[in-house]
Amino acid sequence: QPTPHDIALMAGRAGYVLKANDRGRFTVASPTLYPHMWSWDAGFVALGIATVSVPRALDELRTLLTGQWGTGMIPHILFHSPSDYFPDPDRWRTQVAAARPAGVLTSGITQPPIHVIALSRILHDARRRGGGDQELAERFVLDTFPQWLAWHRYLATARDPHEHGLVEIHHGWESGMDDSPRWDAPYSRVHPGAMPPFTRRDLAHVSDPSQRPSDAEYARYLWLVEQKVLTRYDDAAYRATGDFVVGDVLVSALLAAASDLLADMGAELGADPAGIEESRAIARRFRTGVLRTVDPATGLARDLDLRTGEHLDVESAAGFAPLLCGGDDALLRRQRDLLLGPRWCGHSRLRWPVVPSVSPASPAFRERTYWRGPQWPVLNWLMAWALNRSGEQEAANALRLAGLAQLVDCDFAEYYEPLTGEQLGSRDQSWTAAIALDFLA
Ligand code: 2M8
Repeated sequence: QPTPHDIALMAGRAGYVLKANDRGRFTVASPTLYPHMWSWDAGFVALGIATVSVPRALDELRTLLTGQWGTGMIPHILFHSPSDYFPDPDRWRTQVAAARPAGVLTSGITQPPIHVIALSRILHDARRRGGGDQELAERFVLDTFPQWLAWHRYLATARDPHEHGLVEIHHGWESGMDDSPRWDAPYSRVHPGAMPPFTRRDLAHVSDPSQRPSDAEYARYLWLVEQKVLTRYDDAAYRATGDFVVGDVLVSALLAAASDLLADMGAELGADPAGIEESRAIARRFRTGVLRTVDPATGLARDLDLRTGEHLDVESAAGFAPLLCGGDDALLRRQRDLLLGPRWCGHSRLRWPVVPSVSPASPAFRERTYWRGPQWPVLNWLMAWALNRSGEQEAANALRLAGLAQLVDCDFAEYYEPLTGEQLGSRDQSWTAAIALDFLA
């Protein structure tokens, strides 16, 4: 358990990391590997900053919204000054898209809709402080309500045109879990065609390449970008021809949870009643969609490959999507026990009982490789948040304490080797520092 001294140091150092990564009105995801604003990183970053400064936290979300497309889509990257990050704006070529925003360079795909969950945490912090912070946060929620609703509506319509209750993703990057074994089967059907040559830049920033996706995986990632450009970022056109179209349970569960919260906040603050009702309907549809995918044998939710109609059976943390969106008491108890049990956080070989990205008991588990097994502090935070929300304070606190113990070295790594506790990927990763601040608040 961290001592009071550890905790004071950690809070100071986490605040320092966020300050160092602050570029004025937005925060880079990490100092060298990711020198731009990433969409779901920004959500976590904002809720961490809110523990120190509510106005600066709101600025983070305000900046993110400047990148919103005419369709309502919030893009996964807002590019800042030129850097050696690849793929860069020249590769994304979003100028072919009619819906791109004016004056901001962005990528052309999405990331998980964590933002309104972050906003509700910020509002909670602001209300605890009261006064000007509370006023500012409440005004922000009301003013931006239509923009968050437009973002959720985009996911619920353009990305679920047949109303299955699952958000369709067009790239593994849209899941936030780039190389997760969740996507191995759909990626096996992605066959890169003719495209401009490219040089990876990410490998220069990690100590060994096995921590990152392989070259063969990168070729597929870039090919899907090419397919998005060829279809001018038109979702229907991509759906008709693109290689990768998958219903993502984690994105869907986050959309349901975020839509519930948007409706709750909107109702408290007097937002447009039609918008509140629309938000509740989105929450219901996607909660039902997620629960429908649960495999009765394993108790885990499963993504759906919309090209083949097959469920994807992989023991990844995304299987706990129902914990995030709620909806069935018996299932939630079963998921809580599974998550804390020997196939997951209670696995005997884990250094810390923190949520791993893939079950260490799964044949797909790779302890050093990115989203194929390492522990990602933000994922642990999400599960703790979900448990707390469903009344499981004890379980939530167990994840919180283990998560803090893992971060006691104050490196705020991007991800951790689950068996040894070694820091992997980038250091001074903004979202890792941010969730430490929230856990400490
Ligand atoms: C990672 O993804 C980017 C592409 O978006 C990359 O590997 O270059 C993922 O971990 C993603 O979830 C995260 O948002 C991003 C920035 O931290 O890095």
